[in-house]
Amino acid sequence: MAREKRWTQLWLQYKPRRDCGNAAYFGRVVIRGFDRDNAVVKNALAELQKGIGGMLGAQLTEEERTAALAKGSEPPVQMQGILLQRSQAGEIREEGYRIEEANGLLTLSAVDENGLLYGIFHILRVVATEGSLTGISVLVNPDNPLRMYNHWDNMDGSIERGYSGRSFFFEDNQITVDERIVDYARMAASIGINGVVINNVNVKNAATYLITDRYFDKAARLAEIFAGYGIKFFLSLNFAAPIELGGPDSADPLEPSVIEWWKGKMKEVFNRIPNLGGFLVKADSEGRPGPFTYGRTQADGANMLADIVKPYGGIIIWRCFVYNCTQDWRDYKTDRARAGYDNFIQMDGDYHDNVILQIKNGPMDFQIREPVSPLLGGLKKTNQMLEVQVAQEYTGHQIDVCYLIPMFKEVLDYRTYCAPERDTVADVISGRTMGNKYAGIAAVCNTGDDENWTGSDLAAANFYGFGRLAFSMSLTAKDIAQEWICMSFSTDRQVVETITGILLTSRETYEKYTSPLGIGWMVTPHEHYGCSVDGYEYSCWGTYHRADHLGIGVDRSDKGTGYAEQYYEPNASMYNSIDSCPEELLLFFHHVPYNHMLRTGKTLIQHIYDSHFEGVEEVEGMIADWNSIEGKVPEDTSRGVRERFDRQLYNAREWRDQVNSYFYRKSGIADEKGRVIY
Ligand code: GCW
Repeated sequence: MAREKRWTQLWLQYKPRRDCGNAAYFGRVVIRGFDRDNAVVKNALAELQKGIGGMLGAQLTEEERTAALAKGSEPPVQMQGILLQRSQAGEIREEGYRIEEANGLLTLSAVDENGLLYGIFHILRVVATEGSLTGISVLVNPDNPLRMYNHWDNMDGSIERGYSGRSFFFEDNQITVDERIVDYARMAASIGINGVVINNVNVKNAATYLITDRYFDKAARLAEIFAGYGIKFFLSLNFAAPIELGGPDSADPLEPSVIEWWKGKMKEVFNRIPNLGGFLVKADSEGRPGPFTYGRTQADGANMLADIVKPYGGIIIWRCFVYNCTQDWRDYKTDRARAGYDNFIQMDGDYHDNVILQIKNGPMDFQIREPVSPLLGGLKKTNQMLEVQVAQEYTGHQIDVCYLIPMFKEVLDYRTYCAPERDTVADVISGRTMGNKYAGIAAVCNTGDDENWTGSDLAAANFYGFGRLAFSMSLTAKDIAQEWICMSFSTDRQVVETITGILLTSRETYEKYTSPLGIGWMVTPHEHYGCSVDGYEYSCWGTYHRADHLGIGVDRSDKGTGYAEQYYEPNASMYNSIDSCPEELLLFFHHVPYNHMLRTGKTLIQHIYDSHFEGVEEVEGMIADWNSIEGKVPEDTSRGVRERFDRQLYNAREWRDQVNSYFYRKSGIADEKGRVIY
């Protein structure tokens, strides 16, 4: 059944661009060492033609082609055009590429088909941003072996924490395979994504059956489309599948009948879905089943599955989001922030080599600001991946603009002190620290079947940005934003500068009206949009701000929950003291009096008032900036973004008034500037 909704091409619109001398390279193409009939090569060439056709009106004509590996003995290619050649591994690594131009010949070299594909998207980015290919000389190797999107899509077509419409993978408990999936694969490949998990980590009901004959054919078709764009196909797995699929009445990972069941099942699954990369598992978390149910460890669970999928080249990505979600608010010792580390650090080194632990960037849950999880780098002998959230669950639901790439950069650049060198989170998760090959980064995706894919047009910057950052972690948030704006809207200087300015300040603006200083969770419970200062304060989720009439914040020092001690020195001591703790996280680590003097020369309570008034003013400023480029971006974009800005302004004002009134009433301390507080 054809989809009712249409969809846009986002940054792959390939609208006409100034030539900048680039059209000359796209008359003739020579292909050496690549099989013209390989799906990825075919798609790469089709993309090149689509791009240069749309942007430059150019038409490729194919000259000679040799499938033999370029041995360097071939006669030099003397022509004006583009040479696509396979080369020996060396400086160019797996999925990497080199692009050089000399004497009118543009040469793209790669050791595998993915590198060729990513190189062609690089060339198209240069054309789309109206750069020049003349004299180009770049060598780009992916920083991360695994660069993944996790989709929390449910089989009924809903999306958990989805704010962009319904799933384009599922509808009425069926898998959808059509042109939109192909466009999704193109978009993912264009930003270097090489792994996609299509279903929610909360695997329930029909999703448990994704590993059964009920879905194999369609799943294999999806996997094949992804394979044509260099993307491995993954599924989220229900740890209790044996029980729910009529196997043994147990999911105990050490129970022989359970192991036998999984062996039979995995043999069947990998046979029917050839491009299956493996499974993502959320176990013993928020009510999901897992090894703890049987008194087994997380490693017991992960290793049992890993050993079984290993013969098929499969991997098990095991999430570390395990905590006690039934806490009593009067319990000051249990600390949800401690849970991930406490539950996983002791098994460091016990996980088999095709297990990767997937760890959220912070110890809590994707708040607008958290400290970096001490588990990242805390584990020294275990494969680990970083999990971030591009879906704006706590950061504005893709109504409020919140460009998250600057936050991801902070996390990646964070020094863990886990080793004398190469100790940043980027080093650890890319495999540079331990030299492990199973490593990488995943994001919970923000897409859905909305025409613009991401709810707000500006949220596509996060969809785009995560992939580009996962491939090249040295890119700046500004580089990525400007690339995305040129490819999605226009290279007009005012447009680029205005939207870049909005994006780069948006995280701090959102933080100003929804935080302060490392406090999250003052959100409407379960929805997680809009303000409710005490919404979670007395619930079981361990997400407290502990505000009283004297102060606010959670004591996580060695005199409190001791969470600060989970870090290596000097981070542990830095966080442990109120004097050295970075102020942007002060209230995450300490309970601080309202009259505490911050390094800014303001008291804490005055900072709360000021930041919330500033947050609203900054949203007003964004709206004025956006209005200044009206007419320079497509009308529907202009209208859609403006409509969401109006909702964001309402939201920001609500947050300002609710938070300021709450703390004025709690503390009894007036705003020095005598502004309206209720
Ligand atoms: O952020 C929380 C969300 C849940 C999510 C869970 C997780 C998929 O509120 O919706 O469940 O984390 O990360 O597993």
